[in-house]
Amino acid sequence: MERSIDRAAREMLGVAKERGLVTAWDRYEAQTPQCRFGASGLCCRICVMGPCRIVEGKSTAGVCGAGVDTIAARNLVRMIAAGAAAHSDHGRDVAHTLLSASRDGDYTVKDPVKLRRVAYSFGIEAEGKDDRELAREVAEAALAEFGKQEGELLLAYRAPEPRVERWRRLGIMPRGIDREVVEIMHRTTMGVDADYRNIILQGMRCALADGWGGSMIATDLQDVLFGTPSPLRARVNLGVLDPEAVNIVVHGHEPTLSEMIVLAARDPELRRLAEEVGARGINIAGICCTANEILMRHGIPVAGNFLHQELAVMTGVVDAMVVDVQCIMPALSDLVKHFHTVLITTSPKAAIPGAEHVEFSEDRALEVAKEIVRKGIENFPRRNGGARVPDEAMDLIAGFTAESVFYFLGGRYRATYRPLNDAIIDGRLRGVAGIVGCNNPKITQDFAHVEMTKELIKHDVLVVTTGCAAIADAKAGLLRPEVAFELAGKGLQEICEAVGIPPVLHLGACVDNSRILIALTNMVHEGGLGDDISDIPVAGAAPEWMSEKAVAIGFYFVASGVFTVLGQPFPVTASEALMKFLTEDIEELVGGKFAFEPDPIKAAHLMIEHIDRKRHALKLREPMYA
Ligand code: SF4
Ligand code: MSK
Repeated sequence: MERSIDRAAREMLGVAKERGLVTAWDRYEAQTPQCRFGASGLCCRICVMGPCRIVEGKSTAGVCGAGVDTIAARNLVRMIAAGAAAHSDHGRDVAHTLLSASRDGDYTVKDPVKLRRVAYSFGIEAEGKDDRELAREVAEAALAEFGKQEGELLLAYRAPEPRVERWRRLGIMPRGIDREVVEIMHRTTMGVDADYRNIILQGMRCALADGWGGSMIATDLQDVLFGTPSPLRARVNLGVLDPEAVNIVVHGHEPTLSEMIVLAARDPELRRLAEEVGARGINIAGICCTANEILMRHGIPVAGNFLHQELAVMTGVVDAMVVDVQCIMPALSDLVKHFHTVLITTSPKAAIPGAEHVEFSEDRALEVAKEIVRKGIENFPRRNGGARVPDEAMDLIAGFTAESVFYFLGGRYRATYRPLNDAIIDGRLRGVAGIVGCNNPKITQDFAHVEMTKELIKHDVLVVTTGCAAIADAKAGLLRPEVAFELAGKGLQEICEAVGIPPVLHLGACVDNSRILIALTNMVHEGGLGDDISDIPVAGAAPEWMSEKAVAIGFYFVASGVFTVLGQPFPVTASEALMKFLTEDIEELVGGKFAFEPDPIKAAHLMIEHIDRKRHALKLREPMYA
């Protein structure tokens, strides 16, 4: 199997081979064959009467009597709890940052209009209040959502009314975010919930607390603090690293520090220092979702997605790799020993042995950022030759949001989803698909993202994308408007030409999947496409997923009514009942369901068939250019 379709990655994998450096792909190979008990959900480690395994012909249950369905469901919802916890803890941190913006400090409110919109969602009266006062009230209201003991999540009321009613009927309307995570841990401890359907229902409630809670809070408050993105041009891939400049690569997920690093890199004193050490300026680039955050708001170049993190270090020109939380391979600390690169951890939640730790704190955010940039500059003269930067960098347009899609598809001066809905109704557009999620060394890097995207746009499906999927598409050149004329179907081409957008819209980081939920809700409210998210001709996919966060995301999309295709199944395949529940029966309950399909073209066609079924149910005309 090819390791990557990306030329830059292939070049750097050649360097790794020449130098005997080990990458995630090598470590994956060393892990094969992987444990089939773990891969199919047959293993339970929940208590120390175990670990238990269900072995054909030998045991049908663990020591306590838990069978395969119970064991698999418990394992799966614990993945949801972990994924939701990660997104939501991110959201909590942003709420704390907004609170600090209500006092003197380095953070301020950059989008007062959005602040007022979010205040409205929390039921806070904005009239007569200045930004600081309102920021404090909104931050406190947001923080209260995490630990609240009673009542429903306020942002979940943004969903269409029939959806909220359905969640209530099923008993899965999300409550306090922390409560839902804790309840999963309680229910799945030894000797509590043994009914796989009941367990999955709680999994959905927790996932909804992520999508319509923690992640949505993260997105909204980041927009308030750092500005709501608007479309901009940028560059992507390892070629954005500048061999002549100090290169500081930020990696992880949270923009609170990276925003300050962007600011610190503009500091005249630090720029002078960079010149003094012989560098042509300070170049900030990103990996993973920290990259997406500062790309969306500042057009900061992106060095790559998840599987690029080691490859970036191997260029030999990364003077500092600065990490915060999530998706950071501990392997980086061994790898940097072969180079001059300093690996800097910054979160008290994420220490890596061998890394230098510079703890980030909101109270001295800019000061910490400057200290980190200074370390990068001081490290520049320690480069030890052998730099190898692939000559690969692609143009892209990013910066779309539920609000700006709104403006663009509505025409610049008409804030409405009407033209988008009309394009779907008259069949020029077949529907909309969200492609999200990670890289995974089990799959040729970017192959599934890119092939799926091309197949969908060819069939007049507008694609919205986030996370590492968005970076994959960007590297392949799919986020350029001109690509519409090369690869999109005629209907989508006409739309892209009329409004000047690419056929693939970058909506941000993983937490910004909440933007997709809002965009779908706006489509429902605009009218003509049914009363609920499950009525509209849309589908979702995570073709190269690997993270527990992707499990939470998949479940909140399905629980919100979206048909969602994953490139590889959840590790529960041994439970036939659970697999049937997830891929069939669950649709009856929530209007969405999962499919698992590794072939991206087949997966795209599952999505297209679903979109066509929804069009048929709405009695829309045949797609114009089918
Ligand atoms: Fe085994 Fe039951 Fe304990 Fe799991 S909870 S390890 S199945 S005894
Ligand atoms: S960074 S969660 S590898 S998308 Fe959000 Fe990429 Fe997946 Fe991490």
